[in-house]
Amino acid sequence: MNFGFSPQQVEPIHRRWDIFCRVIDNYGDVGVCWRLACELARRGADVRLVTDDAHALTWMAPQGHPQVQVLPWPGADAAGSIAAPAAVVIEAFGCDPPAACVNAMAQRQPPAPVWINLEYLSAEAYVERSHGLPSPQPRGLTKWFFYPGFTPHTGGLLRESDLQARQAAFDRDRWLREHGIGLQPGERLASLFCYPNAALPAVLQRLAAQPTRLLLAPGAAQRALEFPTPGLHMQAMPWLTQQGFDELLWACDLNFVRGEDSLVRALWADKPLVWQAYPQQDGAHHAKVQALLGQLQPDADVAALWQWWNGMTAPPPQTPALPDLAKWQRRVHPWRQGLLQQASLADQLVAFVHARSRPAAAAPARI
Ligand code: TRH
Repeated sequence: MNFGFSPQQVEPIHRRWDIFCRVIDNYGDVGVCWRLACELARRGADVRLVTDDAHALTWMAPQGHPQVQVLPWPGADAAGSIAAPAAVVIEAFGCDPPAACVNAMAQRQPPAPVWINLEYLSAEAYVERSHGLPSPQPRGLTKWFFYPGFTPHTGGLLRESDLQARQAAFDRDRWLREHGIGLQPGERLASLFCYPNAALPAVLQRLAAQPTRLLLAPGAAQRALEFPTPGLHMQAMPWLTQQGFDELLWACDLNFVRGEDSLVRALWADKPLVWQAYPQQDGAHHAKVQALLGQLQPDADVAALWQWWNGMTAPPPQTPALPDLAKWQRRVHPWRQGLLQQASLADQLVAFVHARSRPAAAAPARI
């Protein structure tokens, strides 16, 4: 079967890319940067991923990648091992590359690197407004804002060009055997990757309304083990590689995920999903959840569950079970199919860089 996407190759003058990533918390920052680095390498780039915390890569990507070099964050006074900047510099999530690196970028002649600030994924309206805008910097440099997103006027979503082929070749029975998961007849399989969540015990009750085996990702999800729930068979999972985590999502009938990267992976998995946004003190994550619901347009019972799971509302009154999974799946599927038609984030990024390198590239432009 032809799944129809051939990655856009980088131009020879853009062979070298630097990605700067400071890890604030958790795993999404370096997880996104690693996926992006590999996708750029797939398009012919040599990538240096410069990060202040690479430890999660030991379980996410123990295999590494021959065209991706992981480097430590340089000291304050010198660019260190990254003295010569690449043709393209990605600053992930406004992390501020060290001043010495920015100075080296300003001195790189000709031309100065294309400098891009890759922002967090959101379905909020400001994303379309801000995507692709330039921000003039000292010393003649320009920083361009690149926003991932779910609509044509955004930078799109990270998606490997072989994703659908991998999914088509996935053998669920074999995966279950390899992970020691012996499903009983009629038992459904769900996964849980979440932040600490007061709604957890009540959601476990609802999951248990039908025989369910729940796979618990490391971290807060494994607190579920403190709430034994009849009808619910819980199994703690180790950290999986990113590809292994994808497979877990494909194997399940329902996925609870958290953070931006797992959201995208659960979307590609084409299964019913519940998303928990990274909780922020000021409640800013509520707008993110609401905007995403606006894109997905789920049935009211699914929307109510998402809102409750994100602390936006009280539990829906006396609903003993979860929404119907088959109906839920019929909402997710067309959304995913539509998103598959859009150019992937890496392809859009490569095209964006090409366009920014041409002489007439000074004006803000949509791609
Ligand atoms: O780890 P996260 O909670 O990261 C979050 C978000 O990125 C958020 O935006 C950010 O502000 C906050 O951290 C500080 O969730 P996320 O984004 O899903 O990242 C998890 C990564 O871990 C993702 O790349 C998938 C990967 N993963 C595995 O590779 N194996 C696993 O077993 C699991 C559970 C996850």
